[in-house]
Amino acid sequence: MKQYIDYSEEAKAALEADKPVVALESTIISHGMPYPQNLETAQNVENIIREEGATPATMAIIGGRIKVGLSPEDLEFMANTEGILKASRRDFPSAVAMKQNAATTVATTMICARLAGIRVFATGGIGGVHRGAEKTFDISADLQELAGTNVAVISAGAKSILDLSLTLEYLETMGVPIYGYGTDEFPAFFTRHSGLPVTCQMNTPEEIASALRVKWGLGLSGGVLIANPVPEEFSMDKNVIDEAIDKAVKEAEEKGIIGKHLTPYLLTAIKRLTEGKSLASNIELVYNNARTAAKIAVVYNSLKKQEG
Ligand code: PSU
Ligand code: MN
Repeated sequence: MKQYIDYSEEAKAALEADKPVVALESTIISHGMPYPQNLETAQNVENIIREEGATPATMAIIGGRIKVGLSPEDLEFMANTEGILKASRRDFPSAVAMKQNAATTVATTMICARLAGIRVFATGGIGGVHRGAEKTFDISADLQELAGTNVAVISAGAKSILDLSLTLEYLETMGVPIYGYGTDEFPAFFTRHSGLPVTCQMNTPEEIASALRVKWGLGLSGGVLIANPVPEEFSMDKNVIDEAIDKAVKEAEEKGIIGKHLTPYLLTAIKRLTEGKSLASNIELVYNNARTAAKIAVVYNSLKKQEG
C-alpha cells in the first residue's frame, strides 16, 4: 500500500514522531467553494490546526498519487484547476490506477486517514441521505464509511439539502455515535438547531477523546461523528437559508441533476441564492471545526501515550 502514497514533509515528520495530526478533505476546496476563497480558507484551516499544536494533512489524489498532506503548490493546484474529479470510495481505485487528479470527499478522506494512521478529521458538513431518497436511493457513501472506518469526523452537522432525520436513522442503524460538542441537538450546518437529538452531549475535548479511546479500545470499529455547531455570531437566519435550500433542491430536480453531481450543484446554487452570505458562514464554521478537531487530536494523542 505504501507504494501509492506520498506524504508532505510536515505530515511525515509529525507521524514519525507520533505527534497529533488532523486530516482535511479536498472536495470542499475543488468543488465546495469558489476560487480564491477556497484557497485562502484551506490555508487558514491548516494554520489554525498548527496554532493549536497539531499538524494538518490535507488529502487529495494528484496524478494518481495519494497525497497525505499537500505542499503550498498542491493546494493551489487543487483550488484553481479545471476538471478535478470528485472521488468518493467507488472512484478511489480508478483515480489512482488511471493517474487522475481527484478531490477527496469525507468518505475518501477517511480512507486516506486510515491508511496514514490518522484518527481525527475536520470538515464542514458530511454527505447523507438526500431528500426523496426513498425514490432516488441517493445516500452518500460518507455514511457507509462512517460505519466502517476508525476515524472521528468533526463537522457542523449536515445541510438540510439532506433529510436530516433519515441521515440520523441511518447512522443509528450503523452504530455510529454522534457526539454534540456543547449541544444535545444535531446542528444543521448554517444554523445551530435541527430539533433532532445527538447520541450524547460532550463539553470538552477530553470527554470526546476518552470516548474515542473507549470505542476503539473495545474493538467497536467504525467512525464517530462529532457535531460542532456553527458559532452563534456566524449562524444564518433560518428562514433565509431554508428558502434558499428549498429553491436549490427544486432547481436540481427540474434540471434532472443526480448522482455525484447533486451535492456540488446544490452547494453552488445555495451560494448564488443567498448572494454569498452562505459562503461567509460556511468558512467560519470550517475554522471552528478545525480548531475543535486539533484540540481533540492533541488530547487523543496524549491519552494514547499514557495508556500505551
Ligand atoms: N456537504 C457540504 N459541503 C461539502 C460536501 C458535502 O455541506 O463540501 C462534500 C463533502 O466532500 C462530502 C461530499 O463528503 O460533498 C458528499 O458528496 P455525495 O453526497 O456525492 O456523497
Ligand atoms: Mn449521492
